[in-house]
Amino acid sequence: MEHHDAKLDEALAAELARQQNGLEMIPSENFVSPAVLRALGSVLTNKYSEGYPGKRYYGGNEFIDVIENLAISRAKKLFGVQHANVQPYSGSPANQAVYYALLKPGEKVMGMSLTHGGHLTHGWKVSFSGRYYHSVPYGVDKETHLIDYDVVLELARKERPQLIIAGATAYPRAIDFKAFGQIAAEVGAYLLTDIAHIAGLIIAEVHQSPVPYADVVTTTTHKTLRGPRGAIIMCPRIEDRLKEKYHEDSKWNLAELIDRAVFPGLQGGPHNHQTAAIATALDEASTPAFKRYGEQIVKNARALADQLLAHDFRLITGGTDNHLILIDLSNKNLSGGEAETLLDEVGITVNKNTVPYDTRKPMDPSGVRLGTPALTTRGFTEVDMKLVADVIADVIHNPKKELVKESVRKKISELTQRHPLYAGLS
Ligand code: DSN
Repeated sequence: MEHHDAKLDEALAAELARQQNGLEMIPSENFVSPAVLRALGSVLTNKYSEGYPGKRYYGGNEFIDVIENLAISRAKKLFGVQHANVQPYSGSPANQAVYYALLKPGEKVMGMSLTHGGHLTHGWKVSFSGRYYHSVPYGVDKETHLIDYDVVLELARKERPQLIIAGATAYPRAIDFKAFGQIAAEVGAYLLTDIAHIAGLIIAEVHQSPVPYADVVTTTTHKTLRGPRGAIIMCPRIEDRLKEKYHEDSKWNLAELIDRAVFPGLQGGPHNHQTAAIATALDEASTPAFKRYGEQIVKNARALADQLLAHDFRLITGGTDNHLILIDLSNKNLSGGEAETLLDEVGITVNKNTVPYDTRKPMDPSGVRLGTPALTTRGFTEVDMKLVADVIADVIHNPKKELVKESVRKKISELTQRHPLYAGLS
């Protein structure tokens, strides 16, 4: 069964070297542990297991059941919820399953606009969520760039959505899930909280948990949670708060509606190697070391923000409460795309991003988004983040100077050697 694939090996080795030798600063990315990598590369990928533990459509699932039950019980304990489904292939399918479970096509959803920091699946027009549902998005305040909860409440009162979505991909401040819970309760809407970006921060108790307020919580497992690509859908409470309004005639409770939406509604066989890796990551996330990790992510983001401000960068909302920073480059004579390319040239990976009320086009926006989860996994601390901000400033302020780029590459090499990654892999 040995197979050699030189071209693929070469690309794989090059990607490993890119991760080892560069500064990974995309806020939704991270580095998983060798234990998570081992689970992902295991024989579990060979097995079909449509259904759920104890109720499968294929034989030979006795060990898969053990693994999926481990992942489920660890998710329930870690987040303090009554129900968890660990089968969604990733974040977008997870959110799709929640819509499928709770709504009929054409019903009204209210999530944060993509251009203000929301996600495609929160009602954006080119995704299923904006095409098959009636989307009435909220945004952030024009001056402060913060969510104005009074404005969200007003919109909810006017539009009466069936589903409100709280969560973001480019919002550098804490989200008040309690306020969203009150808004959803007042208008009789379901509240879905998408904590993909901040799940690890919630576990580390450096961000408010949505569990007391939400009907459904979704998260990807590969961002601050530091697991494999994948997602979990959780129900804080199994009983449906809005059953009389929306599902009176249904024999299923909320948890069953979610499970049935994932399978057989939208997916086929679960990716068992991914489920095992999620179980491993959840075990890792239940340790005191992970709590320290989450705390350090936030400390690092603040240190990075402070030093970027010292270099006269404009930060959306003036700073950060979480793991990410959104820079508005309009005072630097560079677009977000140009900055992304320039930083790539020296080995700093960020992504171009719209800023709220952007005057440029989404494919070439005014901002870049950067974060600290991956560098914090490597052991970077506040002192290192100050140096990282300095090299970012060097590059952005000297876009055409090759000598500056050369000196930055040397500094990055020193930083990455001080904090090695996957030392045992080649
Ligand atoms: N693609 C993710 C991000 O980068 O934020 C959201 O799903």
